[in-house]
Amino acid sequence: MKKITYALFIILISMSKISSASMVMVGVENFVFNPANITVNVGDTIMWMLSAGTHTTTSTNIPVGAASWDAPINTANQMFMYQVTVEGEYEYICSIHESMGMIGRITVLGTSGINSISETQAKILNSMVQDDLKIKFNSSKNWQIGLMSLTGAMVKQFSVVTEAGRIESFSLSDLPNGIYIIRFSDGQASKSQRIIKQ
Ligand SMILES: [Cu+2]
Repeated sequence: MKKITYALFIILISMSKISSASMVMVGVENFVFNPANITVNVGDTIMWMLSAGTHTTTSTNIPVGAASWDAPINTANQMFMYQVTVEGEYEYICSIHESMGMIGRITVLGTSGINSISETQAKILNSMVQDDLKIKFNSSKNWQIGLMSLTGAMVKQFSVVTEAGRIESFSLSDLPNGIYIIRFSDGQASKSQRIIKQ
């Protein structure tokens, strides 16, 4: 299991270098998906990982144009990845334990109409963070900044009013080491990026 965790870490690190899309993990447990409800962006990849038991992840209700899936999650097939390309609401089940309420839901947000925030507007100066995350802002705005774990759970939120050229520091010293996703939003546009707390 340790080897798998390490391999996963390497995959995540390499993904973070080639794209701004996120990977969101869903634990497959006896007899729930954890978390059961997630919200992701078009382009993100969902990874189901076996925690215990013998299960499946099987799509039931998905948007028009999206690819259906049906994959075993068990000792022989410990993970399954699915990249979302269509926005909308997705419902899936464990086909073995649906009657026990083993059901999951995915809300996929589209990127249409959302302007992306360029690096010149908000640039993370240290993506490997020890105590303080430093971000340089190049516009005067009211920013909402959220820090999420890889499961999509919000672990920290900051609100900051910036001036052009200012560098702001955000303390992450109380967080456990690991990979986080930081999401900037100015109310109209947003962008997500990975950081590593170490
Ligand atoms: Cu199951």
